[in-house]
Amino acid sequence: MKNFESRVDELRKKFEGALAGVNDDRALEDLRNEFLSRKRGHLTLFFDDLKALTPEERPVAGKLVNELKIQVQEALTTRQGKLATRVVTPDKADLTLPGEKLPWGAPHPLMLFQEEIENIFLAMGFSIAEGPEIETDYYNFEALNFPPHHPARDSWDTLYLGDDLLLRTHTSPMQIRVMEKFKPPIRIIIPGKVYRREAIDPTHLPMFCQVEGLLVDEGVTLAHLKGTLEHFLKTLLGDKIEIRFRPSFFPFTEPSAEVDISCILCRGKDPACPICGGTGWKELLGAGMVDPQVLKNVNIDPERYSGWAFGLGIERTAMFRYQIADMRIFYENDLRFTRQFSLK
Ligand code: 2NL
Repeated sequence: MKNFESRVDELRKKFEGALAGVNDDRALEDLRNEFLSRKRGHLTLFFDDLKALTPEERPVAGKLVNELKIQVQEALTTRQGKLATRVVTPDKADLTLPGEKLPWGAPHPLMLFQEEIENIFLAMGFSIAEGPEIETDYYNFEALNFPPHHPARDSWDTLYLGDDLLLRTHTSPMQIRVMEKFKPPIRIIIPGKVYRREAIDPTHLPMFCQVEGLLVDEGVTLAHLKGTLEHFLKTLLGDKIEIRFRPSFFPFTEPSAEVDISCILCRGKDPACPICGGTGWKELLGAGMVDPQVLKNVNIDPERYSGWAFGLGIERTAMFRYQIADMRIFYENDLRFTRQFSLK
């Protein structure tokens, strides 16, 4: 027992001597490990040695080791605090050097634009939902009235992940999920990334961002669609623009329309206009009345309810608004480009 006491004292002296020589965080950490490491720390080994003592000696010796352990822990903590508040003297550091500049992060221009779109629809009482980018064949195609192997699927070709899973080609699958879950009235917009089999060029990307809108209620007509889109596009792009609907086809809407907007650059006066090519119009989105079959697929009675939907590409619309000729610039992450949007 005497022997044990003197060993504890020796260890205390050893620790105090070592602590006096500690001048930086690394030396402090080494010392902490040397004494307190769970496997080989001096104090850990001492606790093991207690087993060799008699039952009477053990509690007394245990108390000694424990006291030393607490002393070591407290001394290490105090030392750590002192090291952290150490003042660097001018002869050790050049205090005239400028500080390190940390660049500010900022939202991506497409996200800012998406938020603008969202805010316009929120103000009209729409909600926002997001959904999975990996979808099943049913939600991406079948529920939307594309039968298996139907040629209409060709324009929405994508990457398949096995037989049934695919990268969604539009955010419509999420609209189906919303209609399955909620009863009309439904007013929702769904932004998100979508994927298609495309060769990359200035106006096509295999992944782009889309916003789709959906409204289902009793007595909903094409006039509501037109009024809503007109308000939306004028708020987003300016009061001066005009809008026209051209008949079109989508498997999931009937009737369907492509929505064009008057060219803000040349107003139809420049035959070589880079935006409209002299036609005076630019196609911006697709829309239509939800096909009754799609409503049936989600157990909404098409005799009682009707609805409209639209889809627009966020990059495409942002290109029009900011007169950007090449879509790829959104994804190059060149700060000279992206900074122009968030410094406002
Ligand atoms: C386009 C065209 C469109 C829709 C999307 C939709 C969704 C449901 C039912 C009916 Cl669940 N329609 N969405 C409707 C018309 C056009 O997008 O070219 N977008 C880039």
